[in-house]
Amino acid sequence: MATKPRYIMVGGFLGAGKTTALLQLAERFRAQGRRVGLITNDQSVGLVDTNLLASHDFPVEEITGGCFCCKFGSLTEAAEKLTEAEKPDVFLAEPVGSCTDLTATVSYPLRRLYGDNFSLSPFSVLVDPVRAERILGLANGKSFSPKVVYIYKKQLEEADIIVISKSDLISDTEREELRSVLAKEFPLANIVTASPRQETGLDELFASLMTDEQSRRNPMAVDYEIYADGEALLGWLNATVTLKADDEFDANEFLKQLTLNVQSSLRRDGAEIAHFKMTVSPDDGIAGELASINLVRSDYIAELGMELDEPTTGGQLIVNLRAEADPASLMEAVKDGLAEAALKFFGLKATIDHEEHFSPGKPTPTHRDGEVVMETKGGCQPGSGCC
Ligand SMILES: Nc1nc2c(ncn2[C@@H]2O[C@H](COP(=O)(O)OP(=O)(O)OP(=O)(O)O)[C@@H](O)[C@H]2O)c(=O)[nH]1
Ligand SMILES: [Mg+2]
Repeated sequence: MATKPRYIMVGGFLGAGKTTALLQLAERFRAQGRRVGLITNDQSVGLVDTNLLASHDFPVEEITGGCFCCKFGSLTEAAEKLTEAEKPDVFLAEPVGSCTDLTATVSYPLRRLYGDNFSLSPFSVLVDPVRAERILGLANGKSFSPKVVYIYKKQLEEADIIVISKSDLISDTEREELRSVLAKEFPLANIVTASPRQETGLDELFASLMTDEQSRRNPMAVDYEIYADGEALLGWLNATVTLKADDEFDANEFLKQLTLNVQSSLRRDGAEIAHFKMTVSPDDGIAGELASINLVRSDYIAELGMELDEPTTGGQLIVNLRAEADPASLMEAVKDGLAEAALKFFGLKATIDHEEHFSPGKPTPTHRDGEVVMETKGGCQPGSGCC
């Protein structure tokens, strides 16, 4: 009998490193001769992640307009589309970084309704160690409001595996301290460390995702009012922008300048950036050529990921900005930042073709399974409505 395709969902807060890790995993599967299908997810259209993954020549389906939990039908349709086109052996899915309760609303319903079609891997949740240290009180620095932190911690509570990602950013001592606090606060999770960008520490995760089955435990209790309030505190902005210049310009430098402009304006407003990411696809480039940039905290340094080797005269800019801020202020910061950056690149015109800025609405999952398998910490609480 043919083995069922694996369904691997990698969660974690905004900017934790999910796409980077998924790309690494996808490359490993490809090297083993397995077919991979990727599924991205966002509250709106125009996704940097889809662009990045597709640029590495992987088939990608995107689900926009809400989390997997609220778009469960779209998730299964995306899997069907990928199956028709590519027959993947492995589905790699990245949920929106502000979503939680994904085991009860996505994994368990998938297993109940489509258990004959997929085998589900343990649910791994990535943490950016610097962000985690601040949220867990191990380091000073700006964090988020309590209701956003509620979502952050709920994401960890439901993890089968917590991956301390970007482990290159902290010392061994800090790593051990973080590991021990995570183990104490989230005792049901297996904790591993990895640095996906440096392609280290992924063996254990890779092996577990390929061989282990997702554990069956009671869904955690989630207060959907606090969850919704937490999401509503976040501002979201997705925009697609046409860049056109009379002369060639350096798109890598343009991205750096634009990020700096937006970052300084949001810092002035006291907004905490969760993830600000952008790509430029040049008009004159070959397929898959991109420049990309990421900024994962207001007080951090933006990092170019992919770079263009040659200057260009134009292209498409995709902007995805998520911060704890009023969405209108994000739009203002991006508009002003674009105008200011364009001035520094002689003859450059930036035209916004499409933009949406908003706060995510209250999550209303299509399904919520309350499997009572055994009593565990974080199990279904009376009155939580999950059972
Ligand atoms: N230093 C370091 N940076 C990393 C590592 N993995 C990812 N990053 C960086 O973290 C930033 C965010 O990475 P993404 O993979 O886009 O994060 P994400 O969780 O997919 O973000 P969202 O989809 O917006 O929630 C990028 O600048 C990555 O290069 C790592 O192992 N080490
Ligand atoms: Mg991502």
